[in-house]
Amino acid sequence: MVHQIYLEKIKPHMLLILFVIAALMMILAPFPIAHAPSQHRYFVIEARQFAYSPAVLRVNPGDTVTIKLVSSDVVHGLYVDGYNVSIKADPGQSKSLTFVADKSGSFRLRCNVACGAMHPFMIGRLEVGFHEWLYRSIGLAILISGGVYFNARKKQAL
Ligand SMILES: [Cu+2]
Repeated sequence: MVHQIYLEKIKPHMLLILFVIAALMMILAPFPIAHAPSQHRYFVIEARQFAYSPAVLRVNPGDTVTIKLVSSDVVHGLYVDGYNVSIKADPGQSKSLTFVADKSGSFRLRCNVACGAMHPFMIGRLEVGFHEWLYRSIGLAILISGGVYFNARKKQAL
């Protein structure tokens, strides 16, 4: 076949160089989706023994995040790991907190008020940005399997 003849003409080290360039692009190229325009995001979290609802908040890097914590039974708190910000809401009351999500990653939300026996398990999550590295790893894996396949075809052609 035509492409097999073509493959024979490419020197092995050229293929390797092309592969390395493609791999570097996969790792280093800017990710356009991750840089969505920043917004002001509002969340109302209901806190009750021993859970937050919703428990997972997703925002984009650079978003201004306002969390209104509503406590429906006892005094509950909300502490955002990595951002070192917290609020405390009295029973039946609410408290708000605003911060700029300028750090990407997954951050734990914790209750910082001893609210009962299961208090240590009262946790939630703030996801800032999507899993950019996960997508890059998947892309790299596809590239590597493509390279392996390409190499196998090349050996077949010889
Ligand atoms: Cu608690």
